[in-house]
Amino acid sequence: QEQRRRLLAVATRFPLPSGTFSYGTAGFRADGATMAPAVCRAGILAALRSVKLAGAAIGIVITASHNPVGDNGVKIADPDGGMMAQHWEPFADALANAPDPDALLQLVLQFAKDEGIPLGGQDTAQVLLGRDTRPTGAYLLDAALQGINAIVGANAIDMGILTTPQLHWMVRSKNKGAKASESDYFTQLIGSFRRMLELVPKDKGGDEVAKKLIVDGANGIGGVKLEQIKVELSGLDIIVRNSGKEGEGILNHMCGADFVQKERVTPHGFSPDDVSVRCASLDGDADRLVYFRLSSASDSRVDLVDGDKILSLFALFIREQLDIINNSGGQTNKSLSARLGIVQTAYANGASMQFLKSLGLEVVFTPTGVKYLHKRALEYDIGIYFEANGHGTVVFSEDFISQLESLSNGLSSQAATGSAQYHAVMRLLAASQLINQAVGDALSGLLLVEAILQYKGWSFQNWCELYSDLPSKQMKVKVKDRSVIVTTNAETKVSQPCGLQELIDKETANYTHGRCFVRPSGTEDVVRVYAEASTQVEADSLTKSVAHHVE
Ligand code: NG1
Ligand code: ZN
Repeated sequence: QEQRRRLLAVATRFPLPSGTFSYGTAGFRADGATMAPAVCRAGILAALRSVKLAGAAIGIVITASHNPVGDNGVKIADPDGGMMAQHWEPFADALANAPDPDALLQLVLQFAKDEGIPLGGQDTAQVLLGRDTRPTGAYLLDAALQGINAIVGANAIDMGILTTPQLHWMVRSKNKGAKASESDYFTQLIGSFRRMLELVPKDKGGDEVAKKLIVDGANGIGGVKLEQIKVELSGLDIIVRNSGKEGEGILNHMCGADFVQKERVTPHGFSPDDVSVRCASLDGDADRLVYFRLSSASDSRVDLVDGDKILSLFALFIREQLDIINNSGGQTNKSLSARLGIVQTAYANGASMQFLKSLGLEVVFTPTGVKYLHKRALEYDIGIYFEANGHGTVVFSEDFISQLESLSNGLSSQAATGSAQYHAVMRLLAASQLINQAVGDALSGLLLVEAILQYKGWSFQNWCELYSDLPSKQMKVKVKDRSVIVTTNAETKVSQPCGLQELIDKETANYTHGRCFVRPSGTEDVVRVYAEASTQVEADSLTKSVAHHVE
């Protein structure tokens, strides 16, 4: 009775606006001012999910990532810190679009019955909440709290203004029974970064690797957090631009990882004086990271290091440590059996795939969206995944980590802590602590990049030259109904409407090294067209001609 009363009351407080919500690649997103009903219902859903999972902590993040400051959104994190299990998405959609309080109540009761979710108990659910710096954030956080509190026995814990990956990390840590506060997060990042630097060979690092790094914070939360910890990152001299401070600019406007990756020009706040300095760019909620360098002092074009090249750096480093451990013929003849897998999407530059395969690595593809990549990466002992736009991370299996731990114990009991093998084991252990295994995290990714560059004694230029990107182009096409386009084969082929794929094939055949695909966006009301070819002019023209067929 109490449960029914609360659900009816909250649904009455948040009547549905016009339009439908769909739980896309990144949860619900829309104009922030219209989001409260959907966010409230996401609160109900998160609480139900926690009850279903015997009270395990669930996360809610209120953010619209790289999208304009007026937008906002909500997404739910599962107990492992990853995205909410996909089989609950249809319920999320139904709940968000339930037309009136009665319909909402019936939907919840029916779903609870079908899923065997016991309603009405005490202390049955806990939900951690975080939000980014958007002006609608506080208002939407309140809507989420009201949704959570509409489920009897649910406890909501507001973790404050955070990067998206911080909240995912907290959920994961909490459910592992580990410390899960923001200061615990920073302690882990700073500590493991320091250990990585201590393990840099003496002949590397030093002067060749410039310590100076300029970071574009997208005027979002990532810059704020980086300012907070940068003094503790000895070995790095970090300057934050677009830090989100009063007067520095608007969130994601002419800055941030999405802008730099798509436009290939310097973000707002950079000048010709920055030429040749290593720069990084985060997105508005700091789950994406790209690197860049001003190409010349005379214009604003940049040399870009995107997610694919970050992935390649991580893959090289990890492979190297595995090789040292297994081939050093050193103190122990114990070797590690580790399946290393690389996961990319169709947006990965073709040159990166070629490069990774030339290293003999296993490369697989999934549809766009972190939830697909992450899940696939978990199938390996070490899974590395990245989207070209800079979202990605590395995941290690528990079995592999315990193999490393026992190897390190064995080596130290043989007084072999000076061996190359021991150092490689310790580097992998430190990397597994440094990288956020819940989700892509620009801050932890940035520190791992910096540690690896020092380890290799590499400049930005060395990194850039791993391979040269094929010229590529992305375009958005506005259409009446983007859902008429259906894709298959990790989104590389169109299966509907009939005949479109033939047209794309025909256009593509006109170009050397041509590759092109189209797919409906999961976060915006557009169809995206992507093409690669051997010159920029050709890539542009292939994109344009295919976009024409989509319109
Ligand atoms: P959509 O809108 O489905 O293309 C975009 C990005 C994804 C992912 C999500 C979530 C591209 C081409 N797509 O998805 O990679 O990051 O947003 O933020 O960059
Ligand atoms: Zn983001």
